[in-house]
Amino acid sequence: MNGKATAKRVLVTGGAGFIGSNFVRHVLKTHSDWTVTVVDLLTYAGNMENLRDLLPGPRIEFVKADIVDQEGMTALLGKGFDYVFHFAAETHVDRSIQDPQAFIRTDVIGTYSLLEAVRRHPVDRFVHVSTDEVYGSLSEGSAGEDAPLMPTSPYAASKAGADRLAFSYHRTYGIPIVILRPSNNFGPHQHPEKLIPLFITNALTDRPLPLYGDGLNVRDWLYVRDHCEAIDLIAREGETGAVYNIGAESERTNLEVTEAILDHLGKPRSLIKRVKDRPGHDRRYSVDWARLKKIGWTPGTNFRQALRETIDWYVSNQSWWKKIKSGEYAAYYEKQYGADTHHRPSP
Ligand code: NAD
Ligand code: TDX
Repeated sequence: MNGKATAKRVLVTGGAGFIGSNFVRHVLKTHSDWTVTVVDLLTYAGNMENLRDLLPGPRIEFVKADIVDQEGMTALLGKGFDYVFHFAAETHVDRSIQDPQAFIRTDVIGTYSLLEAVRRHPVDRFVHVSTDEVYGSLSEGSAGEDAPLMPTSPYAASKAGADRLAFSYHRTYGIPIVILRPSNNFGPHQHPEKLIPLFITNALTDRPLPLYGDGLNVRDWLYVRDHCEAIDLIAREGETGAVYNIGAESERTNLEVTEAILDHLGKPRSLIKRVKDRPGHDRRYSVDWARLKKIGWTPGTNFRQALRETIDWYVSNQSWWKKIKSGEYAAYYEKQYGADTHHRPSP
């Protein structure tokens, strides 16, 4: 920060989800003159508990709305924002295999509706959060930002569509976009449908850990707090119209991650249960993030330390995930906000 007036009005879509809520916390802590509006539909993945320590607050407001609702988004953007951080999406690959439609609706049409709203009410920056999955599976090497997009799951294909749509709005209408393609995140507040929190919470309750296939698929594990610093930096220093890969140089097989969780918790390897593979399961993701390094970011936390912090968070916040796993939050939100917007987590 350079001492000049830096106050920003910031809109965060999907701010009640995992990365979004960590990012809102990061912004309020790091930028004392920024104000944040969170817009979130509170689907099964959104959780007001993720913002409980921040709301109500003088620099944050929460709006429950659907990003697909173009009129609603246009009215919201009409309030005037400097930056938009677009996290809202359907995010779980297994769910996209069960029901692709929700992914096309939210990830593609939701992004379209926000981009249209921004055309009417310009902002200084539209930070579009894409994913490393758009490159598809790589047997060797790492994908640079210009590598071909070869998404393989309905989730990744929807994200690739949204990613290129955002880019087209930059080229065609001059919307000041930056596109981020981060690798697999982990950390506090991640929904226990995803590998690391699912395995931590199952191990804590002595339930089996369902490892897909041979367990040798590789992901590059990025700690969410390091990711939030990268997003913040790219928003302020990134080149308009550019894509930024975000990786962690922390590639591990799922089996290695599983064993690290069990060892940390002092639980037996016999909890590992080999199960049928995910259809079309991508073997390995890997991104080259030299472009981001050049503007001054490297991850601050190593995998072991970050995994320890994450496990400690799940140990200390058992009511958070037990309510999700039992469907209690879904019932609460249905009562508060109506039944139509909520799915119950699958058992
Ligand atoms: P998440 O599933 O935890 O949260 C998504 C949030 O979006 C939820 O709060 C949900 O209620 C909200 N949402 C869903 N549909 C909506 C709609 N129609 N209108 C308004 N809000 C809606 O997701 P996450 O893991 O925090 O991921 C955030 C973003 O980062 C996504 O765009 C995802 O594709 C991307 N990403 C995630 C990872 C990862 O490992 N988690 C890695 C790379 C990229
Ligand atoms: O029960 C499981 N068993 C298992 O072996 C689950 C849920 C996952 N896995 C495997 C599949 C993957 O190889 O673990 C790996 C990680 O799985 P997920 O946590 O479902 O993540 P992934 O499919 O890699 O996608 C994630 O990273 C990229 C996020 O969910 C996406 O939103 C993000 O874009």
